Amino acid sequence: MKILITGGAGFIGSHVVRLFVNKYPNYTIHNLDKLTYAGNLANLKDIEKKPNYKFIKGDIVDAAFINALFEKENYNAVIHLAAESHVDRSITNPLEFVMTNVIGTVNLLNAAKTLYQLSTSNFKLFYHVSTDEVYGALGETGIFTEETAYDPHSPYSASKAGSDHFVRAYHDTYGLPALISNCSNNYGPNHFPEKLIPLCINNIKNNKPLPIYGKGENVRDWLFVEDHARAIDVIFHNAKVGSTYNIGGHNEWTNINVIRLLCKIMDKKLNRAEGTNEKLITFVKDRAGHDLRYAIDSSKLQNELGWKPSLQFEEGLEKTVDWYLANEAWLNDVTSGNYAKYYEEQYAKR
Ligand code: NAD
Ligand code: TDX
Repeated sequence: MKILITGGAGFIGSHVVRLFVNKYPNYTIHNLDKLTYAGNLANLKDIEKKPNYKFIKGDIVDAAFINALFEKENYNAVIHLAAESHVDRSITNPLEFVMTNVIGTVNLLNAAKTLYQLSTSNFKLFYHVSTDEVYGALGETGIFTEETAYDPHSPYSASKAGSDHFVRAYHDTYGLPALISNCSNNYGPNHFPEKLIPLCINNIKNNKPLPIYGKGENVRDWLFVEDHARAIDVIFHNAKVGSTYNIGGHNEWTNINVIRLLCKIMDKKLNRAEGTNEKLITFVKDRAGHDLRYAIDSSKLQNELGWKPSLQFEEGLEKTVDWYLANEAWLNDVTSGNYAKYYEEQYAKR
């Protein structure tokens, strides 16, 4: 089995690549990544020399490059994670999200379709990794199921919804074997420190303000990133082609309560008096179009395929804090110019 994983140098992608490379030594794993600001080869240092792993630098928006790659490598499957992923950036620059998330996905679908239609190919699956944000926002009650109608609000979620629709269209129109999973908010090691949890870990460490949008009452449903990677593994190997699965941990928290818990954990870890870090909380202007609440029903995945989350949030958050405190160099690099330099050196060697 030769699998192309896109976006494997990013947060979730790096955990998926690591899991597949280590768990399936007989598979060949190619990691295709453009290495935007969010892609970091340092996330994969522990597996980069494994014989069943190869990194390919490339842009999914470049159709000629993608077509040539598929023709040359004759992949058996794709797990597609490459995307622009930050909602705030999508509000500033929506077009970049259309380019990568919609056009990039359609380029991959076209290349996969061409391969699938060749008599010499053994193309089995296009697995598209998506988000719960495509379902829109919930009020105080309710939960997203696989049947919930799409109702995206941000340019990010609109672009992900568009990509999901194209994946289904290629399955229905051309018979491309494809499936989709929609996951809730992830947290854990290697999360880029522009997102709420790693941003606040970094700011607490440096005694900087913790910017909470609005009143901090928005609710997110948090899942530890390794549990998402395990779910992708289970779905990839067991789900029916054409199906959709929601992934989530039934773990809803208001943003303010997440940050209070984080402050408490980090008071202890940094030997600060209880209550010290909470004083850093600063309420700031709300995000435009800020979705109030996400909550995902993953019972289909749990009942049909036997997956369940492995960690309680408190435990996962403590593990995450420990990782960031132990990996100061990673954090310093991605918040400084060293990071760009590291890449130049890596490419020069390849
Ligand atoms: P990320 O921003 O950390 O990583 C994205 C990766 O894609 C980076 O390595 C980047 O270099 C690469 N990339 C971006 N544009 C590219 C392009 N044009 N060509 C090739 N590579 C490109 O994102 P993430 O948080 O790891 O999310 C991964 C996927 O999971 C995304 O599709 C996202 O929509 C989805 N998702 C994320 C979450 C979450 O909480 N982070 C939850 C559900 C679903
Ligand atoms: O500084 C901040 N202050 C704040 O209050 C930031 C960056 C965020 N927030 C709020 C906005 C959200 O309600 O915290 C919540 C989480 O924000 P993000 O970490 O930006 O994540 P979110 O917008 O929920 O989207 C994430 O989950 C779904 C990922 O970035 C997406 O890629 C994924 O699809």
